[in-house]
Amino acid sequence: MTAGMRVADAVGQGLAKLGAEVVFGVVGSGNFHVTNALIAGGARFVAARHEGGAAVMADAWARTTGRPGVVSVHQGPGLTNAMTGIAEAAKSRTPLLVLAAEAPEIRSNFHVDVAGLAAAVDAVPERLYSPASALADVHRAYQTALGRRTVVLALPLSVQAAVWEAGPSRGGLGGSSPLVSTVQAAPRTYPPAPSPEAVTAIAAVLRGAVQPVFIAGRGARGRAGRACARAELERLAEACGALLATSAVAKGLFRGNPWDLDVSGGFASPLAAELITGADLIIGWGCSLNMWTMRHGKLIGTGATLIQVDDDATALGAHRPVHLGVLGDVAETARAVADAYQPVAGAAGYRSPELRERIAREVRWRDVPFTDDSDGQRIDPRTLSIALDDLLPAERTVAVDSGNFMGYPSMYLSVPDEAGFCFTQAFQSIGLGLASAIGAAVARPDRLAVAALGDGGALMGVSELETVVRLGIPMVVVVYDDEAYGAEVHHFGPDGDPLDTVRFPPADIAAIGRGFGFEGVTVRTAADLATVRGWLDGPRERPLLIDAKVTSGRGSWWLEEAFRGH
Ligand SMILES: Cc1ncc(C[n+]2csc(CCOP(=O)(O)OP(=O)(O)O)c2C)c(N)n1
Ligand SMILES: [Mg+2]
Repeated sequence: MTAGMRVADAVGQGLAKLGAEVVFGVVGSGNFHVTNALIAGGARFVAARHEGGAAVMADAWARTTGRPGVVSVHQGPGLTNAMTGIAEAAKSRTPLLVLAAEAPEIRSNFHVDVAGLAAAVDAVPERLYSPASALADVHRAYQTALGRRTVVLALPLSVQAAVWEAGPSRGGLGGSSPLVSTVQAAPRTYPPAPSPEAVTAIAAVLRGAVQPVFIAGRGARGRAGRACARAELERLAEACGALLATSAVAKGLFRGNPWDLDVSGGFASPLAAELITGADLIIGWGCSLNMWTMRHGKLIGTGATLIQVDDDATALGAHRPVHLGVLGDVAETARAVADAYQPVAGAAGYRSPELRERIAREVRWRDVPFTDDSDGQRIDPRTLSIALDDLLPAERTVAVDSGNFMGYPSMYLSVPDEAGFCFTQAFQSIGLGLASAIGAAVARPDRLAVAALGDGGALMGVSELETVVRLGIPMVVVVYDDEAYGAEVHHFGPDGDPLDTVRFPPADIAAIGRGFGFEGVTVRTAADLATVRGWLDGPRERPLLIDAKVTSGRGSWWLEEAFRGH
């Protein structure tokens, strides 16, 4: 950074120095210079076709890497277009920095209340105040994002255009204002260690438990500077004989462990639900035990004890009363409890050789018998999903959109680990799945990205098909196409309500995909999936779009659960 440069340039380069690696965005005049400065500073820029897509891509990238995502948007409509993605990220506590150009002049046609928009979706409003404070402002915003917040940093056009007020360089940003050094001198924060009393209490309750179940959530996943808590949780579970499960956002975390029940909640298989309901102790590890994960409480057996461990005090007991709430980093707490735990001689907890065999045989959804509804014209979504699970390489990232169909890929497609599942569902918006898959694919180019969408969500987010092609991502997009907003059809249909508003004529989504440069295939039978094998065996030069015409006779069993949450 040199004296006399524009603030926009100093901000972009300063952010790149702070660690912004990949920036997603749509460039207009208001974020042109700052984005180019980020690139000049060494960041990679990924152009989305819609700001909603850009925000979701950055969110998914952040979830997959565990590092803060960055989005760059134009003033006014650039930000309003991005709002759904920002709301999803904020609700998910994704570390995300939104660079939002701002026209502060009230009479500007681009004027919106940037801070108000941010606050409205529980993102943190931040601001570039002046040329002198610019780098301190950027640093503060980035630090806040690192603390698992979604931050909207307003970049007023006038401040961006001003000459950066640099003094003698000191500190990592090359910055100069007194604020910069003040901020940089601030102590780093460390995850809270559990209190010794809490560790003793958990160990004592575990010792008295006969059938304990651990449910790991978002807080057990890895993130910047902190590894995933899998090893610590497995060690403790082994010592006390606990079974293992996750919330949906942590799916895959215990993949391969013989005591893994996979996801707890609406997506739980019958055996998983039976075993969780049979627990006399449930410990949520970085998991809020909310209505989704606990099926509105139905997965909690009568008399079961609930413990929640979280590094955020406000999360404890937020969704349901717990007998013991422990403030502490998940891995640290599990390690400390394992060290303190005194095994009960001869007790195996919830684990027995018979149960281990039963889990191996029955816990996966694909091993649960069902009547195949495929009729030659339309394929049963379960049959489709199982066939895809067999066909697609194990090293995959599955991203799922919202809708009636969403359980099929979530339940029938296995993932290699928790980073292999991208579930941007905190806001329950449709239309985010494709952009989620793109962000995750940019984060993990070594894995095959699989975007699982409904026809409604696919057409809502359709513009990003061009992004997939342009970036050369060898993605598989599978559309569970029932020619309807199936969620509404199945929810209201049984009441005899008119359904014309939620049904659509057939759309040739494979042809739409081809128009964007995909290889497009329409699937009506399992045999039609031969093309998928052909694509997988080939050079995968173009991404693949599968328009699967699915049967829609029955609503999904997790859907009613979801509607109960409204
Ligand atoms: C942005 C947004 N608009 C509307 C809704 C309400 N909604 C929930 S599911 C759904 C239907 C989605 O249709 P599709 O993607 O085809 O999936 P399906 O339910 O048919 O499986 C709609 C419209 C929503 N969740 N988000
Ligand atoms: Mg549909």
